[in-house]
Amino acid sequence: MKYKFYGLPLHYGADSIGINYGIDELKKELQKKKADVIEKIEVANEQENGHLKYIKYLNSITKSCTTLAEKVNQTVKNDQIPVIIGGDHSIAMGSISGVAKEKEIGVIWVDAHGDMNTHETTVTGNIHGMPLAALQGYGHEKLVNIFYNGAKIKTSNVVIFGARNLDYREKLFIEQLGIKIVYYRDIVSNGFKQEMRQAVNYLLERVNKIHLSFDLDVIDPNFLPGVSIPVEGGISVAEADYLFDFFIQNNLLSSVDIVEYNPMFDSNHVTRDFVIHLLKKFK
Ligand SMILES: [Mn+2]
Repeated sequence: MKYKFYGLPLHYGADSIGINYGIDELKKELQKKKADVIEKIEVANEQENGHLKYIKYLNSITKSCTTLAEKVNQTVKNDQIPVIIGGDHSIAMGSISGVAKEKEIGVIWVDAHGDMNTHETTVTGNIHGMPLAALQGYGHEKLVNIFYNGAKIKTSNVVIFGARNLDYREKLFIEQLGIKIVYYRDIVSNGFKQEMRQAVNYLLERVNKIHLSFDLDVIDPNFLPGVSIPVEGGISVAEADYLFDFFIQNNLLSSVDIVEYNPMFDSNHVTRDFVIHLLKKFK
């Protein structure tokens, strides 16, 4: 098998119920089709410091991501491509750390949000708004030092793609660091394919392989409602489909996350079935 699938039903990073049922929901449906390929990783439930309102569930998230990083790292050493299904987006601190220990990678962060907050800028205290900052070495030291100490990815190797809902201070931080960002409005103005190819070319000038971190909320919730934080607007299902096909067919991937599937907000299983449709592309 070229690909190895992990499921980590972590919901602490979003601090919202529902995401924790996502992996079981996917596995149940895949089992019906005798196609269950997902290895489920149990979420850690650690003792937490309830006073840390600006960085909630820090210990459980750190522990869960470390377990994931160890598994992903072994997968990369076995020359397989890890595909990780969430869980909320904080799982990317585990998946990317596991890959980055072995090779320099680019990251395309496909998301309605920036996930570039730290415990010092966050409004909600939810860690799923912080993983992209932590992976570059910014934020709480426990998050920055998941799996091994320090930054996992270079800022110049990152593209945020499809953003349409950034916090004010988060936006300033992105600009200050000079992260390449393609806003949803750029996609509307210039076309999806052109913006995507430009983002890919930018990364391929710097690295050979790319980690695709795909937050389902980048897609318009009118098409795909089963996400934890729906934001108005967004790319179409067909565009997301094209993006996955492009990365797979051009052999660009080091690794993949698919995150924030929330069956409690789904409508007629459309989001579940789309995730399964995406998973089938990896063979
Ligand atoms: Mn996200």
